[in-house]
Amino acid sequence: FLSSPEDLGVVAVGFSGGQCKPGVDAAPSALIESGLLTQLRDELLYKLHGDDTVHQYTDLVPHDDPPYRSMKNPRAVSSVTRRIADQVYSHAKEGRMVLTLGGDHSIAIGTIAGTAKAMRERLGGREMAVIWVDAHADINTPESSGSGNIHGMPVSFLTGLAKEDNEEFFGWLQPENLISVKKLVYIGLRDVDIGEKQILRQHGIKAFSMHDIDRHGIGRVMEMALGHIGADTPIHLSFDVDALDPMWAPSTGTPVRGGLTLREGDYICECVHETGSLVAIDLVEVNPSLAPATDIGAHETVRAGCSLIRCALGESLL
Ligand code: B3U
Ligand code: MN
Ligand code: MN
Repeated sequence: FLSSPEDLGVVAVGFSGGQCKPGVDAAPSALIESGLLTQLRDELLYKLHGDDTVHQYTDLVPHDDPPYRSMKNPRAVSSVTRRIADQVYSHAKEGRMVLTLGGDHSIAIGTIAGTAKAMRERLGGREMAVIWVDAHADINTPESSGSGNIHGMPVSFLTGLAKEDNEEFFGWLQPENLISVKKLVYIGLRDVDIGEKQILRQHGIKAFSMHDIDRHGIGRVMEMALGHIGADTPIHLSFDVDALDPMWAPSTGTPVRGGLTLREGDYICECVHETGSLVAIDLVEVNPSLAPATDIGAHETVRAGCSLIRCALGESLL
């Protein structure tokens, strides 16, 4: 389904409204300044389309944005993700691989809405799969969320578990923008809310926690994850950098100890690349302004993020 896999659509999203800590909006510039796009062009030989500067979407962020169904910044997140969905859709529809640099994880409402629709159109209604690599499940509904932060809710909107008719608050999401809970696989979970655990159990959602990775090893876990998805299914990889252990990625809004090593993260990306079915990748939640102790943390986190992306795009092939 990748008619031109060497073509890469880049969407650079400087948006932080899905959570409360400033700074995650600076991540795309930091990733680009560290040479990521140049490497993808010159070393991995991708033809790049789209952004080399970062969208701030300031025109879409209202001055007054009071909570709705206890969601914080609901109008801003809804209108920004709606715009992102259009951008990602237009790349994916052209047969381009899509790379989105976040931004907090709320932006995946846009990226996945965009690829899900494009893949349905290109493959005669066939459904796309999502691999969500994260310390968190991000599957709270507005009602189950304790924080009201929308970056903890994208999966509930994308699977239709959270419903809303009002266009101003994600009501723009149509059935063709959604994914099935059966085609969703989590890897790296270790900080899941009680309400989220209930949702995962109730819908039989495939999830590989850090416990599963310790038990089986990352090699077996990837076999099982990709086996669950099945061959010839387009895959959207949504990678939250907080899946990595804070040792490798300290500069992120909600670090949780006991995470993936950098090699385990890279290995996940390499395995997804090897399937030949990757259609889009998001890298989110890098926050260069959160650098514990020394500012080496920010540099290391950006470096880890670049490594994950290069692995997903084929750097490790010999
Ligand atoms: N589950 C919590 C915490 C959280 C989710 N995602 C992140 N943190 N990064 C929530 O707010 O929904
Ligand atoms: Mn996340
Ligand atoms: Mn997370």
